[in-house]
Amino acid sequence: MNNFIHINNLDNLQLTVKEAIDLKTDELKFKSLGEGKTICLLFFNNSLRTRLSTQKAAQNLGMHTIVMNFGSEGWQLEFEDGVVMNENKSEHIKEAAKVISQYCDIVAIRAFASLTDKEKDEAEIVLNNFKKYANVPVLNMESSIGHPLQALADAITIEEYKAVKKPKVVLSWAPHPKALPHAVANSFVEMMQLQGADFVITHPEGYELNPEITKNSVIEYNQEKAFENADFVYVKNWSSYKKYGQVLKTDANWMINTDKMKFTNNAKFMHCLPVRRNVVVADEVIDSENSIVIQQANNRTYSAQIVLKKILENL
Ligand code: SN0
Repeated sequence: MNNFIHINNLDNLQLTVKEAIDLKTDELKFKSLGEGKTICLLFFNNSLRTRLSTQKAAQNLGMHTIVMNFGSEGWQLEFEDGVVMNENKSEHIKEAAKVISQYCDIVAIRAFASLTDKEKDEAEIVLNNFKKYANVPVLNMESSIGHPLQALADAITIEEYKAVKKPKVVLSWAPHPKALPHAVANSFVEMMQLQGADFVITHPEGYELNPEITKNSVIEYNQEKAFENADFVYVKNWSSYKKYGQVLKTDANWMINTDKMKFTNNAKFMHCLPVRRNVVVADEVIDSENSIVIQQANNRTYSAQIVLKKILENL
């Protein structure tokens, strides 16, 4: 593998999940693979799990890591061609990407959606320009429209906790005071489609994700009905896609509580974190035995590690 931009960059998701689970039994098994190699992690937005787990993953493979909070510490980058740079942008991506490439063997980027300009967000300007101008492989640590490292960690977690071959998995929208990106939900949907699983998406009307991503996945507007017989409930807020970036509803009825979980088949509760307690999910659910959010976050290391391993093997 060269770049990891999208979950489809893996040639076999199921096999990758198995390889990641194997890694967990001996996480230092490939510690000489990344010897003398460096990864640059560039953050245009906040991070906890992605930053620490990717660093841990790189370390388990013997790599060195350089981290930069680009959003607050870097020069403001210009991404457009032929611009007279006499305003607030100090450096062009053409130089920045080429310079950074000289300091590392892999460059990893986090750049959230603006949620104000759909067209620009969908063009994945930051990620795609790094891909275009960098001379090293590019790793997506959550871009405008996808978070494939999270989706891979989710696939690993479902594989570990499923009790039947084809569990029922529900992706449920939940309320949130802020406008949040679609990236996590998008990649989760794309990952579930690759699994051929029993999969249902539930959200209030008006919160449909990009239909080019949801394709023929089942959408059920009645949350309780969607939860019937669910083995996994994956919860995430996102802002409206149609009315791009808007918060249309903060209805507490969509929050996940014990009463809702009663409709399920004693389902496991999943969330990518960070999560707003008692807005998205009630304490009683996230603190229950059915909550696997901590184990899910642990799998971020092995998701990143298996991806980095594949990129290193191809350098
Ligand atoms: C991000 C998102 O894409 O929804 C990152 C998730 C991995 N989440 C947030 O920005 C939550 C921020 C908040 O204030 O709750």
